[in-house]
Amino acid sequence: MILGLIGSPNKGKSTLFSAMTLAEAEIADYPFTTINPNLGVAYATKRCVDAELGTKCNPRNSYCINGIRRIPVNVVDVAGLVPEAHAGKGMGNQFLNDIMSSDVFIQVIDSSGRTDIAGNAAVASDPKQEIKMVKDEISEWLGGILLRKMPSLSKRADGTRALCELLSGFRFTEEQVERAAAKAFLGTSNIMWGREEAVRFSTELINVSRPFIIAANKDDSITANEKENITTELSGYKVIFCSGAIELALRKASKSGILSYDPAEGGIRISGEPTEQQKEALAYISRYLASHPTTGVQGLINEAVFSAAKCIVVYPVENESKYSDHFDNVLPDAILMEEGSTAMDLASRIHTDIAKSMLYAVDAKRKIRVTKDYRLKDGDVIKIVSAAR
Ligand SMILES: Nc1nc2c(ncn2[C@@H]2O[C@H](COP(=O)(O)OP(=O)(O)O)[C@@H](O)[C@H]2O)c(=O)[nH]1
Ligand SMILES: [Mg+2]
Repeated sequence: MILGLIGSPNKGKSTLFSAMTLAEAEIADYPFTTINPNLGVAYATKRCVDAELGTKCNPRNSYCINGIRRIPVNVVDVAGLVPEAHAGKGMGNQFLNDIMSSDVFIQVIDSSGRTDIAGNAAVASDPKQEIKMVKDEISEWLGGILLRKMPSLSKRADGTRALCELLSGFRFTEEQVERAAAKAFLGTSNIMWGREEAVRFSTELINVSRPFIIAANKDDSITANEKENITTELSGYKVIFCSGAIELALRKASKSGILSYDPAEGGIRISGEPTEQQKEALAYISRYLASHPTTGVQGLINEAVFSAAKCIVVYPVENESKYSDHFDNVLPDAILMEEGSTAMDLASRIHTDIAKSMLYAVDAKRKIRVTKDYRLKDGDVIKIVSAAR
């Protein structure tokens, strides 16, 4: 799972990226990784099922602190998009590839309206226009790729298949291609589209394949009134207000021991002896937190993973009585699966061999046998029984 932070320059994408990926003190010593400067690891959070099962977990692929499971997801900080980016303006269009590597798009906007569509200082920018610009640039770029592939596409009767193959790096499914074509009123056999059709199809394909939410950043610098206005103006979108800057300051302060802060739970406790400068920053943070329960950043991650990408958390185990793996680790792995996934899909995620010779599964909570096509539920603890070992 990769969350992509996209948007025009100076909205706070890099600040949010640093905030999301700066590991909290308790997990900082683990071999978590910043994969490269713009790809890092953040954590989606959900109450662990261990308490409900009357046991204590030993996580392997995730962490559990105060009963909250923290499940790693990747985040990519995509270079800022400006009008005409698809034609090579700004950073060139190589980074559009970064965008398509992500499963969920989080468009970061400046809720204070003080930076315009190109990232320059402004008085009151138009977030709607900015959202449209970003979507248009991505569609134009994808449409351009399709246009260059028309000669080979037109020779294929099975256009849906051909599209998936030609765009295989972008992980579109045939079902998504079909849906997008229908929405764009286009057929998919022996495709011979012009620019307008290719872009129209691309717009729909992006819409059906990439969930999209808005991070209304810089929430610390807007009034309640401004907030209400943005909410009304963007009523068609899922908007999460947040402050990347405050979250980053909190995580840094927590790391250096000035205070203790748990991103999953919010709330701060000042522990160290802050310098004068730090005191000033702490006063700003305290004022913000006095009127906002959290910085919104953890909520943003969870919204992207659990609502936008519709993921559920499933715990595979080998021992259905102890809820453990064969090293006796209790509830070792928390796996994010798309809603609607089956026990067989879970088996495939664990190992192709296990999936190939899967016999059935056991719902360890209810201690009953379920079939391969059993639809997983959030919080399920599942043993896959396979002839392979
Ligand atoms: N007040 C406030 N400023 C922020 C916040 N996030 C970022 N900024 C500021 O906005 C500017 C642009 O931030 P940056 O992360 O580089 O934006 P990017 O170009 O979208 O990656 C910098 O001056 C940041 O300090 C925030 O949550 N609140
Ligand atoms: Mg940046």
